[in-house]
Amino acid sequence: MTLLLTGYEPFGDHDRNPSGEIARKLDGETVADREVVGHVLPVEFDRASDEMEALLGDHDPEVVVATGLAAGRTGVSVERVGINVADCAGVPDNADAEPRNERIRGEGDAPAAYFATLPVVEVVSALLESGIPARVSNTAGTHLCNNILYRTRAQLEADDRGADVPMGFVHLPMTPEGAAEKAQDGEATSGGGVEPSLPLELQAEAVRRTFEVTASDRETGS
Ligand code: PCA
Repeated sequence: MTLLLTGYEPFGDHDRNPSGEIARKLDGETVADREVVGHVLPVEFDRASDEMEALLGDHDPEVVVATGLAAGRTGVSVERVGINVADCAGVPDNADAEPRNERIRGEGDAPAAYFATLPVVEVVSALLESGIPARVSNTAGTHLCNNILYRTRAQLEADDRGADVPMGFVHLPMTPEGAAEKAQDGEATSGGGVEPSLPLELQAEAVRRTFEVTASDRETGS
């Protein structure tokens, strides 16, 4: 049985993306007695979900956790919902696509939103108990992170696996190194701000805990 973990490559004005680094780091690791398959997705509206679809077909995962960077957020945020909106909000993707106020799926009967099927409240409680700052988030934005949450949930529902394969999205903050690097381009030395951050290892631990809580919730629930 496998646990599928995706992160994203760097994008916009970020030279690093902790989510992709963690996907690479955890690839092949055993978590909750299962093997993690870690994969870095392109930050491209046209390609990310095709790669996800291929991963779902190749690995038939038991749990899917997608992750991405949310610079400026103060801790780990476990997303509750993905909405049927694609809007780059001024940050073109890595193929220079700039959707504005579009629907991800334009059909009249496409749902406005899909809930994540990870046990989001239990995951956040477990993270807090482990000393990791975390919260439930009620918006994953409208960029690639929301996109992969909406599309992957739609795909699992279309495959009739929606109820069997818990899937959700975890937004990660910057790393201290990333925040320091970014602050060098700003006004920190004149009293300006620096982005909030968490060490990569703590972020990786948050991802492991997310899988553990979800796998155990799944066993108890079935
Ligand atoms: N974060 C962006 C897209 C890729 C990533 O890592 C987002 O929050 O949508």
